[in-house]
Amino acid sequence: MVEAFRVSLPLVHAFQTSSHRKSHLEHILVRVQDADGEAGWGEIASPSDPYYSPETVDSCWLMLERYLGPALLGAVWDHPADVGALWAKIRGHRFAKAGLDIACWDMWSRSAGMPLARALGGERKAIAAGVSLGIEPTVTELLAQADRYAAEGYRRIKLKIAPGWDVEPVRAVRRAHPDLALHVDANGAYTEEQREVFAELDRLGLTMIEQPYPPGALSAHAHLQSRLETAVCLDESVDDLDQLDSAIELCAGRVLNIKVSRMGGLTTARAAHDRAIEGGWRVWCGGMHEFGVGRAANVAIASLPGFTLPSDVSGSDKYYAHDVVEPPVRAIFGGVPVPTTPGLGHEVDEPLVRRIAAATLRLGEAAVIVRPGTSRPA
Ligand code: OSB
Ligand code: MG
Repeated sequence: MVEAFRVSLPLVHAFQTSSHRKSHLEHILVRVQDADGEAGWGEIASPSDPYYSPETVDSCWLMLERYLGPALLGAVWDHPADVGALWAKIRGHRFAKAGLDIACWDMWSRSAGMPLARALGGERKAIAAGVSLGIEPTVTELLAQADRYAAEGYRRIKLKIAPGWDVEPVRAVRRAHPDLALHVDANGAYTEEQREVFAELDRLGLTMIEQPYPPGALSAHAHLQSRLETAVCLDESVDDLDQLDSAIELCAGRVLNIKVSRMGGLTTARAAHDRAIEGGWRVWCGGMHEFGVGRAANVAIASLPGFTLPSDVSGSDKYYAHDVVEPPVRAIFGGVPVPTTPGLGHEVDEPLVRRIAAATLRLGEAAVIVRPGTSRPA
């Protein structure tokens, strides 16, 4: 059985994206259940708009209902690493695939009585937590955010930058926190004509400059890396292992942000970790503002030995007052403990999820599809 729930949670601090200010995020929670009644949960953390990824909540929902859910139903597999083969012919749609992949890994590791982190080969007892700070209305407000998270013990702070919000706010945070591990993320917002900005940022002692140019611009990233001391980190440029191979080959950076969502699930994320390290790159675990389910999957993958730079995995409370899992993910003095109980190590509040879901999809046994605006079954 495959079930999915569209769930929206209020954000404790609204943030600015390229299109608008967001006060809620809607993600899809996925539940799979095998013939013995063992269940597992996953999360599709796609953005609601198509600016970060071509996938949106709506497109993921459609893919789940029409292709990915049906491909998984009734399929026979021994290990979650084999699940990807079920949809190998379906191109793209990695966020949607990641939700099902996580659910299958959770279900499998629960039935094996093993923590997900260990099932993946993770070794750490705690992962290093960092925060990602968005574009604020003023530098003063950004400084207040930076002070707050530095005081909470987070191991590094990443600042989102965009043309018009770059050298000045970054310099201000650097002045206030001379020894803090700091990096910037441009989400591909710059062109090569604007490279002077990176020459200035290069003097601020940053750990890395994340995704300065658009996703396809691998040679531009390589050219920039050759002129900078600071490491270039790729995020949006690397959706699969072939793109990673090309990036390594071209020297398009020295660091990879591995996101379980962007890479289509834990199996590919783990392979990207292995291959990046082999190619001499450093890696860290990025995030997509996940609710507790996806956040717990991030903690599990970040426990692998090659994740040596601090992650974007903060406590749930940075974004949500009330998470969908119990206990919520917590950062303690900049570390998130890796659970030692089976599966994700956090229990989904299933009654809550069923109650607040704006739409529910159920495939298998009796397939019932309830769309937004229609009444839900009791
Ligand atoms: O570029 O890393 C990014 C969120 C949405 C889209 C892109 C990115 C992000 C983040 C979120 O930085 C970090 C987090 O989950 O805390
Ligand atoms: Mg990024």
